[in-house]
Amino acid sequence: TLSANDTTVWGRRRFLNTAALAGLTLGAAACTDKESGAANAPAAAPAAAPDAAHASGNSTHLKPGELDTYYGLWSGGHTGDMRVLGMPSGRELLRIPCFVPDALVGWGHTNESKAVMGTKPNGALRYTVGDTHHTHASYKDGNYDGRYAWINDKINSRIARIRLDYFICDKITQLPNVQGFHGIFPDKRDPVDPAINYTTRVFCGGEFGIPLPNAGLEDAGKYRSLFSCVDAETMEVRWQVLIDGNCDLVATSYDGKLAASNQYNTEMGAKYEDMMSAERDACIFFNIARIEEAVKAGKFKTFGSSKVPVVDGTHEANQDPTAALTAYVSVPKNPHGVNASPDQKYFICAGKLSPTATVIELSKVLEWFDGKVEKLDDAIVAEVEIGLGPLHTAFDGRGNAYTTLFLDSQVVKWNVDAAIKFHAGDKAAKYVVDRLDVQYQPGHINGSQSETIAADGKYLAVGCKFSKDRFLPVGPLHAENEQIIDMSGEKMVLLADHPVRGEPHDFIIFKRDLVKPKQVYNLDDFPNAVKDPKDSGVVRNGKKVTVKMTSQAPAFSLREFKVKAGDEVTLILTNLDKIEDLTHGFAIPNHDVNFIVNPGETASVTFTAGEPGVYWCYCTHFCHALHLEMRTRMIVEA
Ligand code: CUK
Ligand code: CUA
Ligand code: CA
Repeated sequence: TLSANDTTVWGRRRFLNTAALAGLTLGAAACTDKESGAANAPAAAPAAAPDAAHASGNSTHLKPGELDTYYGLWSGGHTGDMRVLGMPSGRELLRIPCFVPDALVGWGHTNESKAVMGTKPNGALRYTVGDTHHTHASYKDGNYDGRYAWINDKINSRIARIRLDYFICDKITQLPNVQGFHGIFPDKRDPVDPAINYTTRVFCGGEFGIPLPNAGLEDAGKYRSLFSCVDAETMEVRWQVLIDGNCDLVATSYDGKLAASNQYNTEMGAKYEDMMSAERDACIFFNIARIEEAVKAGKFKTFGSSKVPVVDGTHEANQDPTAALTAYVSVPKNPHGVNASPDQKYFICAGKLSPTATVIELSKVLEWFDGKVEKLDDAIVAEVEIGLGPLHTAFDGRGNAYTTLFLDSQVVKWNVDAAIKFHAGDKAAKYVVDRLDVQYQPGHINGSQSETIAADGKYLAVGCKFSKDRFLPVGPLHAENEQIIDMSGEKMVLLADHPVRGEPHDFIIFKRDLVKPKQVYNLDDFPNAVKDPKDSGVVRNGKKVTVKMTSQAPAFSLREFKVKAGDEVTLILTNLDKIEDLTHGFAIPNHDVNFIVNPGETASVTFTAGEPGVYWCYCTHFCHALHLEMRTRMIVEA
């Protein structure tokens, strides 16, 4: 049932909620003949008041000058960026632009960032909108290694890589043959070579089926989805798998052998009522080593202009377990999140339209691939009721799972071993440990180090999709509510609310010493660097003009430079200041130019010189007592 909190909300929100619940009842009804979770449904605990001084001592409050102990990497949603938060404070430290232009750093304006984002033949950006959902980082030995993070853009099926030394996006790849690229997860080691104990692949789930090739085919019955593998280093698409149904979220096993994606549309329906017509959907498992053998053996085809090999992972082509590339484990109605437990044993599928969590034992899936298990669904070791609208699951490293219940507006803490016992027939096994009301309608959840073997069970963050009454009203668009919870005790304790700009979805939280950020660039990192102020100047080649300049507080190396109206001007600026935090900006009035150069960094912009006149180019980033005086003139001659 809905929590009491939901009865007081405004009409439209209540309507949304009721509509969602109406959709859910089908799924809930379908499950009533399964194990009754009644014994496992303690009444909701009263919402805990924020209490910085409760028993465990875990607190989100930091004194001025104190540093956070964790980094959080948050998906930025519509703004197409990755946000860096300090945890447990929840303070936002940085936004790393990826898919959408950003006025602070000049992302999408500098030539360097345009090259990463991708341009049309006329030089304009290919896309200026994004929709990021999932963010994950590279692994070594089952923990984060601080090399890379990745984030997806669902709209244009792009994956961006972030370098975690400089916290910048350095590559973006668009997946072929795919629409609605949603789930994403790096592998944790190689399935075959034990020396490769770190991430070399990133898996990407295609959510929306499309005709293949996508060339005007109307027949919705022929729409297909693909599962893609991207090389972590080159960022090229290595291979894809043609599947039945679709992919939602993605998980990978710690041994590198398996990746999986939940499927809510095994019906391959084009309308929502079709997508929820089956009682059970699936979690599709991919046998990585076999898929790569098949690619090597040339057992693939390609679609359209793409050269990416596509192997056949459909039911029909994978009847023999000992040769199968894929395995479809059944899970109830339209599951959403799939998460790997830190003990490396299980994938947990959240039921969404079913009030259940399904626990799949990975060793049994591997045994099925070896022909040692007759029924694949025997890999399901628990399927238990946990509450309404389960979406995503986090872990504490002590055997407990924490699943968001979208419709109940709760987080439910449940014990995985007890759930397995209950499922096996021990009806006295009490698997629900605690429930906590959250505000409101939670989506993603994650704990500190939760998706590693070093899950430490200290802090839990929950991305609530509706904030309703939790913040001052600011017109029709409400902030989302990211809540921070102390998960160190038996009972969860709500510590803090944080407003965030929509629609942030997924995030990870990890110990601060796992990354080694650099604050100053090496001049040699940039092939076009202007390393000496004496190299500054204007070089003309017909209508093309190159302006080379350096910045050193409080001056640019050129006090003025001359170009002609209509010239194609490329301005290269190197920041020769090498002191941490000494960033300069460069803006040109009426030319749509503004970008920054961090210490040691070089950036360039190309623009057309406008009407004749004087244009004061100025530093936009406060750098010095003479920051306002830090200017140069672009003189445009007729
Ligand atoms: S999806 Cu957002 S609440 Cu795109 Cu990860 Cu589940
Ligand atoms: Cu340079 Cu402000
Ligand atoms: Ca379905």
